[in-house]
Amino acid sequence: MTETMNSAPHPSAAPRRAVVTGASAGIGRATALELARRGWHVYAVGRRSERLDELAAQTADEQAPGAVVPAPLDVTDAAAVEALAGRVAAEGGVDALVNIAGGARGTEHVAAGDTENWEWMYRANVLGTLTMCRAFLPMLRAHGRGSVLNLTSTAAIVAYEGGAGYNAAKMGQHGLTAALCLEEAEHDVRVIEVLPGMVHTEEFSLRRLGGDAAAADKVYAGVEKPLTAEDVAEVCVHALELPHHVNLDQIVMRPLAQAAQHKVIRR
Ligand code: 8X3
Repeated sequence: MTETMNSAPHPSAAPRRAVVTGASAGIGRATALELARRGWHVYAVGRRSERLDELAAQTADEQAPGAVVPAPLDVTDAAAVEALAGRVAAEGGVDALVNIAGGARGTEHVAAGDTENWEWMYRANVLGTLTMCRAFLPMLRAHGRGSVLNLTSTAAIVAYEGGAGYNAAKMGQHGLTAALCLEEAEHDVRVIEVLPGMVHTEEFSLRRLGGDAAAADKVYAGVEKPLTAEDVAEVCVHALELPHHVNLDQIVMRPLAQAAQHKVIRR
């Protein structure tokens, strides 16, 4: 731990501070925005800097009580992540690390599994989370009341045909999160896992289906109200704002219309 962190005032005496990954779009963006609206100082991590700038501008325009600071980088780039951690530590540390970055590529069955897609998903979901946790855990431990929130998926607990690569990646991230929870309890770092089911965001299915907009629309066809990025953001922020001794350690959330992975009500 750096001198700066040890000598800094307790971070929770000042505005609360978070690092949120995946903040260029979807659930990550909505979570960063909601935190800023509730007064948090947010380092918004994503690969697309213009989108992060736009998010920071929106937060400023809204005169949100908190702020968004763009931190453009790829969460699997260990050197860039370490550099950000050094900067954040020097600026006072953080109360929470919120790992939202990730996603799906492809829907092939195992028999036709695309190694490139599988590698991408493992890197983005599992290794990205590892890289961020490794860099930020020292300051979260020093904080004394830090939190890590990992966004996994219901795909981390239920497999489905065509989901294997994504199931494997999300189950991997889920396993990492469970071990982290055990390892960090004695360091007073709270570990929260949020596992959403069907969430209609602008990019999740589009990217998974290689940019095929018609196929992406079909995923949500007839579903009256899939979850939105804002629904998930609200749950993440709620879990983070609960008193530190209260740990919603695994939050499974689905739209009402998705009773189970295989049972979706379409009207
Ligand atoms: C996304 C949920 O149902 O597509 O994380 O696997 S699902």
